[in-house]
Amino acid sequence: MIRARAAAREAAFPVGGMRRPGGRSTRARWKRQEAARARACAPAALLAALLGLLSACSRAPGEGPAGPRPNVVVLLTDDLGFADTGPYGASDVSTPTLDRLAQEGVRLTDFYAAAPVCTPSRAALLSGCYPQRLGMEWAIPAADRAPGLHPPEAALARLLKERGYATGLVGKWHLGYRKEFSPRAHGFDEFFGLLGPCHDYYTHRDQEGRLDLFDGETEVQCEGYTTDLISERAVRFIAEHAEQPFFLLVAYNAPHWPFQRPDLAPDSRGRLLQADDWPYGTREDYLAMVERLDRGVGLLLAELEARALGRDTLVVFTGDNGGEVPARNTPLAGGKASLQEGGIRVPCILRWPSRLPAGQVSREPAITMDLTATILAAAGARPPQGAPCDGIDLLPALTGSPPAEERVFCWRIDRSDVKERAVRRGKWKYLRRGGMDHLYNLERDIGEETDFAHRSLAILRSLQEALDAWEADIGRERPRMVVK
Ligand SMILES: [Ca+2]
Repeated sequence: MIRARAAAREAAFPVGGMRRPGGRSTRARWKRQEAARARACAPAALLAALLGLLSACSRAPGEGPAGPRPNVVVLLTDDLGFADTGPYGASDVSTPTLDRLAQEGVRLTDFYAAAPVCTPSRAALLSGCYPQRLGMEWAIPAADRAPGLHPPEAALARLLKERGYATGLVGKWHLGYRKEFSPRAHGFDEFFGLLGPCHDYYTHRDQEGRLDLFDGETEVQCEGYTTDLISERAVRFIAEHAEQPFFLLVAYNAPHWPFQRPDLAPDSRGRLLQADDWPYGTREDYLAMVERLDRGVGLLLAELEARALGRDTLVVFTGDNGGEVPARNTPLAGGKASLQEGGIRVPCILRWPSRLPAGQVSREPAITMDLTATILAAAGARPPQGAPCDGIDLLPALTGSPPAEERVFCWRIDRSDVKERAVRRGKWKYLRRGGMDHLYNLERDIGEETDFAHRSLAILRSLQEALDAWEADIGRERPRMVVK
């Protein structure tokens, strides 16, 4: 049945798709493209390193390398395919802004979301710890108004706020509807966007038919396409807070379904939204959504530059989980809601001209919680003593000092009908899926095709032990609420 479904996907999207369509030749081509992209960036990287050195030499003694409080803008996309932007090899979409962001920053090839779906991945970003510690292990359904993320001790926005930052969330929340779980309860001064998993991009109503668009805690009705509304509001936030350090989380709900492209005529906007059709759409419409997002990011970067803030602003572009049809995660296997690489490996670009080199590609493995730790470190903020922190500051690794110890990342899906566990350490990945053990060498086999589970038993057992130790560790926490 799975094979039949995959065959249908291949037929619908013959050039790529959720599954690796071209086997070894595709993988080899992807590797060649990666190498070419890295070569193309090398002169820019060298120039940036020299400029960085000169800049460091001209600073006053005792001053931090980028000043004490850089602005931080996190661009979080929703269900974006690994291979659906120019920097990650897409050839059927135009993303000039993201291309430029990669040319001016560091692009990570081995960056992971902490979970394969929205809620837990976002919980990890805002807390800096594995979502299992917080009980947010799966996506909160639109129909369930009860659960939500209790503000963790290390709430990212609140810690930055205490450092004097203006804090704003524009876009999707998906961490609970109730007031005690609201963005404001987590330290965001401002919120504009949707509380649930998704909504109609034109009417802003969710699948239950309820309006899901808020300004602060007030339900609002606005004319406009959601991606544009988010971009415009993000630009406004920057303009209004240009005189003080700010942290802005721009959580685009694009390109999550419903796959409604921008600029649809009023009479055709509801065409895709009959009954259970929300999750279905065409590649063409999906790409139009990605391109609109890229345009919005362009407006935002232009605002930073117009206010001379670009150099001292850390901009992070990433995704909350892998894409699902009609997205493409090539050359990764699987997609959203699975622990195959296509479900958890996501794009990630960091740009911070005064601190990070330009045009570099980093193969350093990293995970969502690292962004939390990186942002806090960049801002000079510290989580409270004893607060769990599962991430590390990436800045040393991205400027030439990789971690001394090999990093270990773990994932878990623990639903009544789906059980998956995975761990990555170095080049190896152990995956327990469908009741079977799998072992992959990701360095040689990014598409998870060649299973070493029965050939490298010592490695398999070692990774199983690491996973068991992780589960014992996260099991020590007692979340106040559990969504699985
Ligand atoms: Ca998502």
